[in-house]
Amino acid sequence: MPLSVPLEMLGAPGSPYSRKMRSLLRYRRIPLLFILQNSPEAAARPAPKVPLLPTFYLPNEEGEIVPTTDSTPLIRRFEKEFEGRSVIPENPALAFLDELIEDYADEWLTKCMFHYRWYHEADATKARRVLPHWAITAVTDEKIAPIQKMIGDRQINRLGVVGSNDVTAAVIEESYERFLAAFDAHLQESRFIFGNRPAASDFALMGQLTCLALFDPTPSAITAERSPRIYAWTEHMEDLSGLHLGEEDWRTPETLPATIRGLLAEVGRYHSPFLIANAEALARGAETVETEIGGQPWVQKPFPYQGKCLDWLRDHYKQLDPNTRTTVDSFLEGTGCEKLFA
Ligand SMILES: N[C@@H](CCC(=O)N[C@@H](CS)C(=O)NCC(=O)O)C(=O)O
Repeated sequence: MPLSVPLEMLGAPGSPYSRKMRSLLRYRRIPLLFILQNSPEAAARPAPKVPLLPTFYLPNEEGEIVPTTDSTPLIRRFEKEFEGRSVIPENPALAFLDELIEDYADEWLTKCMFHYRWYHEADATKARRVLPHWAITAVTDEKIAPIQKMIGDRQINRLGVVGSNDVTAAVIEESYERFLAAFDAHLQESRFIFGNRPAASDFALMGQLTCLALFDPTPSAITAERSPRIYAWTEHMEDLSGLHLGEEDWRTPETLPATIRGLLAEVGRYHSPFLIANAEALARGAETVETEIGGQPWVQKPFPYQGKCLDWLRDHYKQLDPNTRTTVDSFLEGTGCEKLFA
């Protein structure tokens, strides 16, 4: 069933994946109804099986409206349904690198986001106080107070799910600081990751950065200090509806700045060893993932969804034609990412 516009999306301003999708749809000029979580409009819509933000309400083959989640496949579905202003690079090798960087943003940088927000007292206090107001409006201080406490306690309890604990805290923070340096170097050469137009991975990075760079006090101060460029880029990314596209806006493997390797090296240093150790732990049915990341110990519970992310990346790598694979390999070689596909 073809999709009709406006699309309807349930989200919240504090949800990085909601911000990713909202700014992507604005850039693509696909009309959107943004429905605030917990609002009366939200109550009138069917609830998804697994409640995740954002949730899109989309028709199935029979035309029934189905609550649908997971930004990555949704981006690909919208590519098929709506023409123009594509966010997938034309060159298939770059399209694969885009997918890899999108996965790093969605699945690794989100560890940084969740960690900074709930591990440090100043950040947790701000988030605890503001977060419920993102979704609950026209409410007194008295009514919101227990909800603030409940949400804060629940999220702090979930730190372990993303792998934030006393063993991993330093690795997570180091990875964010290194990401800032690598991405800042790239943005000195290129407006977006793959040239003068944004790709899916730009929106994925922007989504996490709406929290890390703009909201949570500890990483926001680090970002403004280390990379005012990334701070500003995150705000630009919010609304690219007016961006004019020219013929040569996508770079090619030959014209992509060398700084892309620095970014891929961050993926290879942190995300790639995690994905591999996580998949091994899941395969063995182990209780914990225990490995070394960035030369330091890493311990957390296995994360089944991220096991699937690795399967998808490996499937897509296998489907690359031989020439494309050679080009992809030439970018991954020596970054640590090549180990994902060895
Ligand atoms: N892979 C999903 C992740 C979505 C996700 O994890 N959303 C978070 C909020 S940003 C969520 O809804 N978590 C459940 C909760 O907070 O109850 C995507 O790309 O959309």
